[in-house]
Amino acid sequence: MSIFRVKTTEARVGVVGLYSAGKTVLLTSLINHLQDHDPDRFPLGKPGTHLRKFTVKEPDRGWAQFNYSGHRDALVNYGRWPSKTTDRAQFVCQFERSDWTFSDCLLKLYDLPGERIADAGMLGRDFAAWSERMLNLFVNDSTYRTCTAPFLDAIKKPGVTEAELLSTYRLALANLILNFKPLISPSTFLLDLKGQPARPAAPEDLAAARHCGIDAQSQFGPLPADLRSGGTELFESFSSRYNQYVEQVVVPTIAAYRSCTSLIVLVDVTMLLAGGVGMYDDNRQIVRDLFDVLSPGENKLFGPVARGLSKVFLPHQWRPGWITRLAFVAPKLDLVHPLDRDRMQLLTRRMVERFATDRDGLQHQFFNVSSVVSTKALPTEPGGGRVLVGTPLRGADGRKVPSTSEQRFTASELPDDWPLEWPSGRYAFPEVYPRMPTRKDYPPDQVNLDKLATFVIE
Ligand SMILES: Nc1nc2c(ncn2[C@@H]2O[C@H](COP(=O)(O)OP(=O)(O)OP(=O)(O)O)[C@@H](O)[C@H]2O)c(=O)[nH]1
Ligand SMILES: [Mg+2]
Repeated sequence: MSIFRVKTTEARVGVVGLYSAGKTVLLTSLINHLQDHDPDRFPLGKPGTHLRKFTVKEPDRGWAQFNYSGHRDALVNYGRWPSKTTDRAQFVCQFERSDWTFSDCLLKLYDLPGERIADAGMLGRDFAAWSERMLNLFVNDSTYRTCTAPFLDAIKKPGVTEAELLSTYRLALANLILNFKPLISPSTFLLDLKGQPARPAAPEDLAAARHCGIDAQSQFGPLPADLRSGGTELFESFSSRYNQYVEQVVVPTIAAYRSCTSLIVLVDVTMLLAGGVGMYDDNRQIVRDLFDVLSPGENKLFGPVARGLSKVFLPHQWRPGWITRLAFVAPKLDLVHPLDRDRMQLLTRRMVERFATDRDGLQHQFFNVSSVVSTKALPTEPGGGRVLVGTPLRGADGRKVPSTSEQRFTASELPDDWPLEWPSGRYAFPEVYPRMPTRKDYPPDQVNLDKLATFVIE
């Protein structure tokens, strides 16, 4: 630290979003741009800002190290996207920036498997309240009703056994996955604690292969009021397994985000349009749940003035932390044609802005971002399709194909607003192989990641 840099400002930035939303790719690209900073390619903060003395630090106790070099290596040396995240991870680094005269920056970045955010609704709820909430959802929505029908029948059956309840609940979860519904809770059904994700299979096979709980012995599902009353054995055991699950899985993953200073919420508009209205509804519900449990906004005890003072006068590890900046990000901007890119941001705004404006003391902004630009656009003739050039990841049958040469392909035109109803498959935004410069110190081309970083690292 130079003699003028008398303090360290700690920025804790959490990234949340559904599975495959682009969290890990975004963090990998961001770290690469900070570490090998080039002010022309990644303008951060005030114009001309330079970064120096970038050092990687150990993660906090209890956190796994975010595998930055592994993810970057996959991109650069193997032409592959990073593998899916199986556990929460943290990346800590420290650097000086020329626009901060008296302080250097200690940056902590948080990543999690997207599946886990479906459990956010468990925080602050006991088993009875969680049960009520899930059952309300199942009964009041037609897709849920259809997918969960065997379970809804089972809970009405006199003398129903634990085994029957659990197998029908697992079948319900399997049906929801196959109907592109991401609100799968307990999320270990989709991604277990050993990091094994559910593999595509028929619903019955999926239900037989997976478990809903910490492990096969600790499964639970929601129970209706009559099965909960009178402290039945079933209620006691489901309730204690639920509590154990919340303590072991949900609190360490989700509650840790409460102490972030900024939160990046990824809303993958391309995935929601491709997945259908059910996926949109669930993602919106999940963001709402996250807001309820993370309570972003100014802390009631310390107003903005106290927060400002604490930043200057308290040692960084003493400073109270809470989320005061919220960035809504539509990722994978390069998968839509440039003509539609403003619409992408508008769609995000229409979907989630209310959650932020309803809160005091929260600054929020919208960004459409490409973390690793992997396509080029061709000009569109009037009335013509949205043609992009890139290396498609999948063939016409949906299976992954080896990386070949670049080709032209068509992406859907984005609507002006979310339709009232749309089936899965109406919109398509083909995934592509990443385009990464091979030179180790040359970070990928990005769009708006620099603006996002300027907003969240403050
Ligand atoms: N074209 C393009 N595709 C991207 C970009 N970012 C992410 N993707 C695609 O999205 C996929 C998922 O990205 P990840 O960063 O692994 O997603 P995640 O949110 O970490 O997902 P989980 O680990 O499952 O929670 C990648 O494999 C790419 O196919 C981008 O900037 N451009
Ligand atoms: Mg990930």
